[in-house]
Formats: sequence, structure tokens, C-alpha cells
Amino acid sequence: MTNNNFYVTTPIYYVNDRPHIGHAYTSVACDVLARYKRLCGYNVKFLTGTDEHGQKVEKSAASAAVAPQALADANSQHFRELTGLMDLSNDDFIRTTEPRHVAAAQALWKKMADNGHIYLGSYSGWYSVRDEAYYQESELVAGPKGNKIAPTGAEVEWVEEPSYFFKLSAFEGPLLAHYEQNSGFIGPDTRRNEIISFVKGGLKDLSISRTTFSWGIPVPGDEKHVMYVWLDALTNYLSALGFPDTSKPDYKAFWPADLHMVGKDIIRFHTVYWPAFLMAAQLPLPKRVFAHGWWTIEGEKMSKSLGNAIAPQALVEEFGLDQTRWFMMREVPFGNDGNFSREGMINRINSELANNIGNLAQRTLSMVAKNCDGKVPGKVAMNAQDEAALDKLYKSVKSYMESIDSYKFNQALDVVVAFASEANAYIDVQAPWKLKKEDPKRMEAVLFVLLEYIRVIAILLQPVMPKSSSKILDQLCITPEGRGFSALGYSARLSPGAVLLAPEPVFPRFMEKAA
Ligand code: ME8
Repeated sequence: MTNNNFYVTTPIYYVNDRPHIGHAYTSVACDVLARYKRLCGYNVKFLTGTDEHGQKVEKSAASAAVAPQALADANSQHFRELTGLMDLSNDDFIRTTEPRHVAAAQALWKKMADNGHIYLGSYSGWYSVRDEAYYQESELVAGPKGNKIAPTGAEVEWVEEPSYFFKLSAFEGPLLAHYEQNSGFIGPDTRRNEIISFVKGGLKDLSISRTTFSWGIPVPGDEKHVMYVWLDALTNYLSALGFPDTSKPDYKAFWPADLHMVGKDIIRFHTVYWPAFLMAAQLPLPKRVFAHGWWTIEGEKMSKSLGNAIAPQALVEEFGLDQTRWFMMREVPFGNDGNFSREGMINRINSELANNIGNLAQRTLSMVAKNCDGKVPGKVAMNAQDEAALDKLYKSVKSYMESIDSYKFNQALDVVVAFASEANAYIDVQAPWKLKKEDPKRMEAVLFVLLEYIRVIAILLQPVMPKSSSKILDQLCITPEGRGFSALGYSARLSPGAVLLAPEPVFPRFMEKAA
């Protein structure tokens, strides 16, 4: 049965550090989907939050000489501020130190244990605190200082301690069957293939508790152990719905999740461990996990040691909020790796936003203000070509929607940019400024066609650039009902005679400040 609910989640971010553009990227992508689905009439739940337990956070707190809870409180607040800064429309913000989450994680543990999938043993092997992940000896390479390095580049350390284990090995067959029967479970396909071959390579039981530090959720019934931070963290997707109370309206409406959006670094946790934990607890599995690519900065890996991580705040202050969101969704095919460069950002802003979309809106709205008394031209007689152009405009909205539904954000925005280019070419050919004297009726028809282009473009821009698009829609005096995706066609055309607001530029050109 299909329903009208849509649940999308970001990863919950570690509080050992401040937000950078990688975090903002994932969150903006989820926000675009959430806004898009709402505009299509869905009842959306969009969740983000912070991952606050574990050895990495405990270590960072120790080196900053503060209590882990104090570090978590301060840095979680920065991620909460990110939601305002990036204009995220999240419905909830979960912290793993909240009682609602602790209760959910312990309840999930109990279900897995009651079903016979957890046993006590002892772990001896390699662990990376940076990745909060266990590694096999065979996965490691020798590091420069005689140390061992994980495939991610993180250092590992030898760990020996009593530990509870999850019988992950028993889920190899069920996981492979699930991937087989649900081809959309992991995306994009390259990641799906990687995960299938990883699981086919054999799964070992997973250590899911630690005893050599204490910053975590106590294991129910054995409080010397804290839960492995990934088991704790993954449960957030359920805690925010009211789990373990499965009669809660949110749980009923939104589980299983429609989409866990993640970066490619954490796909294994979401497509191997998480579904296996859920199978063990006899809970439904999320419908899809999608892994996007990795950003580098001016061609370099972002890293603490290079000190090159970019704070989202800096981008928003310099380039503007919607401009930053546009760049993130536009610059790189979603799923691929991408590079942030100032030059790329400035090019996008000037060529696509200022010169193309902004220019179209500004010159059309100014002409309407000057020549049509600031009103939508009335009873215009469009010619066959005009009708054909608008017909094509209304119909090609479908390809925009298909692209967003498959997370091809840059392709969806191609459609919008192409509309704006088409409309700008139409202005140049029709030259309405000449028609003013020669054929005022024709000028009105041309301006009407252009206003329709702008209306459709502004509706389509809403998920990616909510503030700028609403400024344009405000200038066109479009009502809230007229902004949904059902208002894209003929039936919602602008009403002749409607009074428009005075035009105001929406996308200024970016100019480097003089040194
Ligand atoms: O992994 N490019 O948290 P985290 C693109 N707490 N995206 C990037 C990025 C980059 N250079 N750097 C980070 C964790 N990201 C766990 C998650 S979920 C139950 C627990 C984004 O703070 C990307 O989404 O290390 C990546 O998966 C996430 O931040 C990792 O954030």
C-alpha cells in the first residue's frame, strides 16, 4: 500500500568537532527532498541531530579538559545553529544523550538479546577511534611510524576487553537476500555492488559493547559495559519516532524510513549493521539508503591537520544562503565526489543566478511595471508559438520531478536553467521594448509568456532556494496554494489584471571586494 508519508534522515553528526561544509551538504540535500515532497503534498518528517557518545567524543573532551557532556552540549548547539543558518526545515533534532534516545537504544538492545542474537565474549583486535570502527588485520596497511592504518587513513589501536557480541555472521544470507529482493535498498548502484561483495566476503560477529571507557549508554543489565557507539547512534532514527512505543502516531506513520541519506564513508554501517540489527529485533528495514560523494576543498582533502575545513557560516556570509545551497546542489552530480572552489562558486552565482535567472526576472518584471501598469497583462492573444513554448514549459516539469525523485539534483536544476535561457532568448527575439510602440497587444502577450516562465521557474526553485524563490513568488503575488507543485500547469496560470509588487532584484552579481 502506498501512503502519503515521507521520512528522510541525515546522519547524526559527531560532536567532537564543529560543522563544516560536508555536514551542511548532506543536510541541505535532505532539506531539498523534504521541501520538494511537502510541495508535492506529502506529510514529511525530516530528522537531523547529533551523535554524542563514544570514545572519540570522550577523548576530544579530555584533550579540551572539559566533561564529555559539556563538550556535547556546546557542539550540539553548533549543529542546531546549522539548521537555522542553512534554512533547514527539519521537524526534529535528536541528541543521543536525550532520555528518549537512551530508552530507545536500550529497548532495541533488549529485543536483539531476547531474540538470542547477543552473547558475551571478549574482543581482541584493532579499533579506530576516529572512525569508531573495528578492522581486520588483513584490511590494514603499515603506517609511517610503524603504526597500522585503516583503509580510511585512520590510525588503529589494539583493543582487548570483555565485550558483548552481535551474531552478525548469521545475517549474511538474509542481508544478501534483502539486497537481491530490494534492488533500490542501496544507492547509487556502485555502492550497492561494493556492499554486496563486502557481505559475500563473509561477516564476522560484531563487538557491540566496550568496557575500557564509560561515555556511552549502559548495556541493559550489565552496566560495566557501554553500548558500541554505532549501535547507539543508528537507533536515533527510531528514537525520534517514539520507539519503543510502536503505537506512537509518528512511529506508525513514518517507520520504516523512506530514506537514510549518508556520505559514502558510512554506507557500511547503514546497509550492513543497521539492517542486521533491525532484522535481529524483528523490525521493518528502511526503504532506501543513499550515499553521496565526498567534497574536497580547492582540490585537497578536508582535514583537521590541513586546517582547510570551511565553516558553512563563512560561505553564507560571503556568498549568500541560497547561493550556497544552489552551488552545493548544482556543482556536482549527486553521488559523485566534488570539489569546492571559490572560482566555481562565483561562476555559478554570476552566470546562472545573476545573468540568467535573475536577469530574466528583473527585466521582465520591470517591463511589466513600466508598460502594463504593474499588472499581469489582461486577455492576451498568444500565437501558436507562444502556446507551444508554454506547453513545453508545463510538460517538462515532469523531467524536473523525475530527477529530484532520483536525487539527480543538478539535472533537475539543468531543467530550470534551460527554462531561464529559453525565456531570455525569447525576450531577445521578440524584443518587447520595440513592440511597445509597434504592437502593444503583442508586447502584452510576450510579457505574459515571460511571467509564466518566471512563475514556473520560481515554483521549481523553492526546494533549493526557499528564500529567493519566495521573493519572486511574492512579487508575482502568488498565494500559498499557488506555490505547490500541483500549480505548475495551465490551470494555475497567472490571472490577467492581477496587481504585482514593485520589482526588486533577487540575485545580485558577486563582485570580489577590492583588497
Ligand atoms: O559519521 N564531503 O558523523 P560525522 C561530503 N556520527 N560529506 C561529508 C564530508 C565531506 N568531505 N565530511 C562529512 C558520523 N560529511 C556518525 C554518523 S549516523 C547514525 C552516525 C558528511 O560527524 C557526510 O554525510 O563524521 C558523512 O557521512 C557525515 O558528514 C559524517 O559525519
